[in-house]
Parts: sequence; C-alpha cells; structure tokens
Amino acid sequence: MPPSSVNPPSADTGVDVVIVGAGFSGLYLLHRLRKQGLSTRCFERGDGVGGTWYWNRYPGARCDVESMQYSYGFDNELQQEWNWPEKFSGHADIRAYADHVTDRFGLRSHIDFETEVRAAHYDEGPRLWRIQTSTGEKITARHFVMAGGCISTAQIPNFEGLADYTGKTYHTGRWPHEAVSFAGLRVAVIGTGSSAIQAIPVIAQEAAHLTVFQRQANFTIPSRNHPMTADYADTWKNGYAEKRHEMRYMPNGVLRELNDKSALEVTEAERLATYEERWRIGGSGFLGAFNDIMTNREANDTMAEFVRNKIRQTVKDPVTAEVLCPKTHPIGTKRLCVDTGYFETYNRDNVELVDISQTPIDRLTGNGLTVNGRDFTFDAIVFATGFDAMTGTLFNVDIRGRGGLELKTKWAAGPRTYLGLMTERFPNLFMITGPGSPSVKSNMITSIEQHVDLVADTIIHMRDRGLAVIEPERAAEDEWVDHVQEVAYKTLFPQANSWYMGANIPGKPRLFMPYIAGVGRYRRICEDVVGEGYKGFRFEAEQAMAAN
Ligand code: N01
Repeated sequence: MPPSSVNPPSADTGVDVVIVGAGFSGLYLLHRLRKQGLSTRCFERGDGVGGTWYWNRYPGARCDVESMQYSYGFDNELQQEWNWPEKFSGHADIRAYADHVTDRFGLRSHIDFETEVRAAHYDEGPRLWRIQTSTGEKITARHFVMAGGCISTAQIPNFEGLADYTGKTYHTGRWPHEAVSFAGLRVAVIGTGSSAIQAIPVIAQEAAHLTVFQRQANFTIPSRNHPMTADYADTWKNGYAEKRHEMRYMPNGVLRELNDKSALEVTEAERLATYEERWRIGGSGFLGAFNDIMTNREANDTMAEFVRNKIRQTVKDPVTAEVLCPKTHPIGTKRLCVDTGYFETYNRDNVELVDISQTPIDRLTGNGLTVNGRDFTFDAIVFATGFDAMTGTLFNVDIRGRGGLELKTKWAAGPRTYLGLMTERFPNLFMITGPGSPSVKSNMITSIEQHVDLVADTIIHMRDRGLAVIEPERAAEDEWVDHVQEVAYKTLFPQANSWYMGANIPGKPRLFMPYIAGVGRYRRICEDVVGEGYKGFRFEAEQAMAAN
C-alpha cells in the first residue's frame, strides 16, 4: 500500500508539496517525493526543463565542471547509460540530459510549464501554505520548496536611455530559443564575467565588428575542453560508487587534485612549474595549485601575477593586454572564469576593448551608446551583466510567513537562514541551495542532491511521525548567519566587489551569501544536525492542530 499523504483531505486543491522550478533541483525533488507517494505540484516558468540551462543558451554557454561530475549520482543505471560527448558539456547537451532524466523518471506530466508562482502565504490556522500562480490558480500545500536556482534572475542595469535604443538587445541569461545570427552586424557586449567570457570568442567569429565594454577585468583559465574518450568515461563509470562518495566530501563537491602545500613554502621555480602544469591542464582546478591561495594575499598575488603574465604573452597589443589584466581583486575572489580562446580574441581585427572602469557608459542612444563623449553605433547589444543572485529569485515570489511577515522584510539587511535551508518564522518553507549553504561555491549538482535528499528525508520523517511543522529556532539561525560570515572573513573573498557579496546590485546589502567552509564539512554538519534529532529545529505535531 502506498504511504498516505501528509496533507489531510480538504476542499482546497491541496497537495503535500509545492515545488518552484524544474531545473536540476526541482526535477530530482519531484522524483524523490513522488517515489514516496507524496502529492506534488511543480511549477516552472519556462516551457521546458533544465533551469539555468534552459535560459542560458548564449553562444559558447558551457559548464565548467566536467560532465562526468556535473550529473546526477542518485541512480546508477542513469549514470551508466548516459554518454557525454565532451569533457565539459555545452548547454544543448546538458538540456538533452535534463530532458532524458525527465522522461526516464516520468516527471514531465507532473510539471506545470509556463506557470510562475506569484505568492505563497503561510496560514497559521491550518498550518498550510496558500499559493497563487500566474494562471490565477490557488492551491494549498503543507510544504513549499523554492528550487528556482541561485543565478536565475537576470539583471540589466538601469542605463539612462535604455528604452531609446532601437537595435536588437539580448541578455545572456534570457537567450532566445530561435537561432540568433550576428553575421555582418556591429555588436556590443557589456560585461566581462563568466557569461561574456564564453560568449565573446564565439560572437567575434561571426559579427562584422564586436566592441566589448569592460568595467573590471577578470581572471580566466583555458578550459582545454575536448571530446570525451571512451577510456575516460569508463574510468568514471567503473568507479562511480566510490568517486561519487568522495566528491560529496570534497571542498567544492568536485573530485580533483588539491595540493596541500603553501605557495610560499616552495621555491619560485617549483611554484611557477606548478602553475604552468595546472595552466596546461586548464579549468577551475587551477585554484587548487596551493592550499593558501584563498587565505593569504601574498600567496594569491603569486598566482594572480602568473595569470597576468599569460595575458601579456597572449594579447599582442600591450595596451589592450594591460587593460585585460585583472588588478581590482585577488584571483578567485570573484568567480574564476573558464574560457576557450578568450584572450586570443582580442588579437582579431574586428574586436575592440573599451575600458569603462573610469568613465562608465553615459547613456544608451537610439542606435548605440556613448562613453566619455564618444558615440558608438551598434546593430545589437548583448547584456552580459549578470544576475540578482541567490536572493533575487526568492524575492520574485511574494513569500510571507508567520504574522504576514514578508521574506523581503525579514532579509532587509541580508539573507538569514539556518543551514541555507530554512528561515525562522517561515515554517515548512525549504530552499534548495539557499543563501548560507555551499551552493554556488560548489558543483551545483552535488549540492542540489544533498539538499534534495535532506528535504525529502525531512518531509518523510515528519509524515512518518505525524509532525505537521518544522521551523528553525531563532538562536540556531543567528549562530549560523554569524558562522557563515566568520568563515568568509577568514578568507580573501570579501576583498572583492562580487555578486557573492551582493555588490553587483545597487542597494543590495553587503553580506557574503554562500557558505565556503566546503561541501564536505557542510554535509557533515547537516548529518550531525539530523543525527542529533534535528538540532536547531523545532517541530509541531499534527495532534496540536486537531486540538486547536
Ligand atoms: O555575470 P557576472 P555572469 N556597466 O555578474 C558587468 C555563473 N556562470 O552572467 O565586474 C558595465 O559575473 C560586470 O562588471 P563588474 C557563474 O557562477 C557559470 O557573467 O561588476 N558593466 C561584469 O563584468 C557566474 O559567476 C558559467 O565591474 C556592468 C558583468 O557585467 C555567474 O553565473 C558560465 C554593469 C557581469 O558579470 C554570473 O556570471 C556563465 C554596468 N552597469 C555563468 N553592471 C560556467 O559554468 C554589470 N556589469 C562556466
């Protein structure tokens, strides 16, 4: 007999769990909960699955965690049967995988596509979430799970004259589904973050002329992507059980070689040879060259200067090379980018770099933009200007907890969570990879699986024990918020004006959002919390409701 639902039958269209998002979080959560006989609704604003990979279809969009690791580990047959064509997959291959998973586990018919959750209000009487969607539907749920991703609210700065521009505009994070051709066009890219650094080399090959507007230069490492070999895939497939386990306790949820030496304890020759070897291998594992890169500025400077010298060797025009050399932040404190031919692109005759660090874009005009009095004309502008990360997507829903408290109000000075999973006064609201969890500082799929398992196990734990409500204790939350900051401030991360700090959004409070003590340490903390009877959480029993 299937286990019974946790939600008592009611006149409302009530379900046990409402899930927002059908990306990698939402899909796996839907699978876990349905397998346990729970009733669900899953709402997705796109018309397909894949989350971030559904939206980020810009030219060159590719994951920088290798696919043998950036993939689900919850089902052995799935990981054995799926074949990745390249070491680092492009967006279309990752979407194909998300589609495969959706159909393989029969999830598609359980997702409401092109539907946004607009509001979720906690009703303290029946202890339910009252949820309203963009189609006007109203439903109730015992549990409400925000699985909408950390980097999914695209941001276009409020440039003066934005509405005057009559050419084509694109944002990397909301790329059209139909093919976009830049052939013969004068194109601008604004921004030089991870998205721009992937898109620029591809757009440059097609456009008549490309102008890149750079505010801060960024560190990027060659990806050295290549077609998957059968031998390499087999080493993973034959050892997946152990490898997945090991990944789950690695600092970033990625199995890679870490060097436990300080950059300052070796000779300069050894240090340079180590950087050279990691540069040859490529990818974001570069940061693991020494154990103090993210904690010691002197050690960090040696790595930063190595990369700057690579830029100087690659870019032929010395003035352009110097503008491309990042000097505003220690390497790794803003997301390290990974590229294919980025710096080489500036050797092309049809590419110009415009430094806007001292003189920002004045305004957009009818046919382009002006910087420092110079007019530029463009047929198309690509905004690679990033996202309102980690909190933007949560705030897009009108979420209200006990006493009608708005999440936005509670988090006015920055996000406050216990374990990045829940927030006090918002009972039965879970966040998958929320602020205060390793999330964006890790292999997202490793962290997603850990959170989904924790949330699904908790909901089942509650059902099996007749528990109606779970909510973090205020003291546990306060302690966790302090701990997340304390860990961050022992590193160099807060020295950068990064989106990790909320620094890219005017008016957003400055608080370091991800938990950076490592995926392994975080997982152990969660295991201890559960092992000690959900330490830091309080429960309410179903009976209490019946007595009310
Ligand atoms: O966004 P970003 P992104 N005027 O915020 C500039 C993940 N990701 O989409 O640095 C002019 O990093 C801004 O300038 P500055 C990854 O986690 C992963 O590139 O603030 N410029 C910056 O250059 C990543 O970190 C992958 O001075 C303005 C750029 O726009 C995250 O997504 C690939 C401006 C924004 O960079 C976001 O990356 C892609 C203004 N008013 C993305 N406002 C992989 O897995 C902003 N900028 C490989």
